[in-house]
Amino acid sequence: MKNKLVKLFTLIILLISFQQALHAQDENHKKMDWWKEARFGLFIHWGIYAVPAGVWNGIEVPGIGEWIMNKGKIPMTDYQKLPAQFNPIKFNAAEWVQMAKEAGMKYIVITSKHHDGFAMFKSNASSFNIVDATPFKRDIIKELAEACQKQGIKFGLYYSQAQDWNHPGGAANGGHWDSAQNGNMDKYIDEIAIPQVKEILSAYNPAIIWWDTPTDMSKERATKFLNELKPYPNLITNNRLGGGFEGDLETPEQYIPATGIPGKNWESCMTLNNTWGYKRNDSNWKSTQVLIRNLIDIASKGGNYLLNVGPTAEGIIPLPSVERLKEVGAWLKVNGEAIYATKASPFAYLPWGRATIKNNKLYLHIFDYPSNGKIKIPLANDIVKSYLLSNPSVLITTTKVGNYVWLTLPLNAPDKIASVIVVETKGEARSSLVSPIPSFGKQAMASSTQFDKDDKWNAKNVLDNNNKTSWKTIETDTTAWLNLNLMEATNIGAIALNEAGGRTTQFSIEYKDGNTWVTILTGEHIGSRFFKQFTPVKAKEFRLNISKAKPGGIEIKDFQLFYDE
Ligand code: FHN
Repeated sequence: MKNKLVKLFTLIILLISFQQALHAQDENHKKMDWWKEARFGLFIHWGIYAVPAGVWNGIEVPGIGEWIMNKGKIPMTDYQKLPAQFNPIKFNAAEWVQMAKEAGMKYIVITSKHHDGFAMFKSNASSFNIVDATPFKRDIIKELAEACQKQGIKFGLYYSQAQDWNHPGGAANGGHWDSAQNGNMDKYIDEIAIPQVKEILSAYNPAIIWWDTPTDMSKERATKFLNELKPYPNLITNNRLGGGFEGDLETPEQYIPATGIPGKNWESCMTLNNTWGYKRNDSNWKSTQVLIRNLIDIASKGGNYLLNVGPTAEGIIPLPSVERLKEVGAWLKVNGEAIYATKASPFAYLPWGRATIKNNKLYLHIFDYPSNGKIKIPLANDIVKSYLLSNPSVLITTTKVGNYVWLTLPLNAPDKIASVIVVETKGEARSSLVSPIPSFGKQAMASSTQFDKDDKWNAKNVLDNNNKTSWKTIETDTTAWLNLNLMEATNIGAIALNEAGGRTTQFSIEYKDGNTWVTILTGEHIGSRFFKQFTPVKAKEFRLNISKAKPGGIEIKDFQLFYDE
């Protein structure tokens, strides 16, 4: 009897914990709802580094603008003269927020304190802040928070929790360069970072806290920050706090993961030129086409796009940024339905563009408009109707042939950057192809593998669709190969590669025909998002053949092969 009671009691406890876990999961899903629907946000890197704007004592400091103090090894006392020159009288919170809204952005994340330690809000924890140390004396975070609230757009705050180059004890990537920076990091966390995080949470009620560069963050240090978040259950945080905490979202920086990050919320943050913080000599602006296609690419893989602007010391968002954002907004005004609240494409890749889905609608975003007006999709569902999103009265004819549906489009592209076709399907769109990525989970063999006691660099890591794991060669290798065995002859039409460290300087992609390796394509640099489509090849074995590389250990994160679609 006693035994039965114990069993019953244990069962009840288990049921309660299970219910609680489900509830927590449910709550977490709910808190992410608005974020997942948003798809597009504005990142703002603004601080006193906008005063030198990349140039110190008349000399251009290499690197990104907000890192000028670190890259230029500027002493604290010199850097601390900048606030006196920071008087952004042209700043207008309402105009910035309106600009973001007109660009089609649904949230804003601004640097409340970057690594230089300067707070863009009134802080009682340090007088190194915009209200106490500048002639401007206005709390721009407060003004932006209010403008966002007024105009109905979500507001988030970036906070550099570990790196702080102007408060003793704050961490610095590459080490301190001024003895005044030395100090105790725990003291810095307790006396500066934690009080400031408390301040921004209570004063501005942000929807997001965006941590960055967890230099020297231990589990214990990170826990102190997590404790401060507890009273804010709806707060969204990213994965950069450190101490092994995952946060709510992954944050690929300056790239779009080849196949998204399935099962995770993720956000690609990217610059509009080469810098986050304003640099007067950086005019390498991305075109509107690149920006719109990045947004589509990211949405088609289930992620968000956090696109950055770096305002000047006068409080102006550079005109080339404003112009481009306006054009993105104009495209979204017509085509936003195919971006907001959509889900990832059911297809591994489409040679002419991308796809998104929402309920029973499949949106096809055509980048390379076919000259004969025909495209095909490996769609399993029956079709209700198909039309142009920009003009639903233009109906598209669809014809099913085997695994594919052929669409006959108007001969001229309705939009030079991306024409969107709606395909209404019976049920949510599904691919007619069996496995979306034929290489996923198959076999990989490599010429060499760097030793690690936990087998961290195993070649199979390139096939797990996780860019946190890699294959790495031994350090002395300047040539290497990586073979993929698909187990059966498969029609392959495209490849994606992601290399870390950029050591490869010459490579080819090959397939095995009998005993001979035949070259499909050659290249010099792989980079983090190499993607190439080629004339389809039917083979069982494919390889990446690196014929020249810098020593130090070649590191490949992903190697994916895609069906001929
Ligand atoms: O060091 C920062 C950099 O300045 C910038 O803020 C970016 C934005 O994601 N984050 C860090 C580098 O990863």
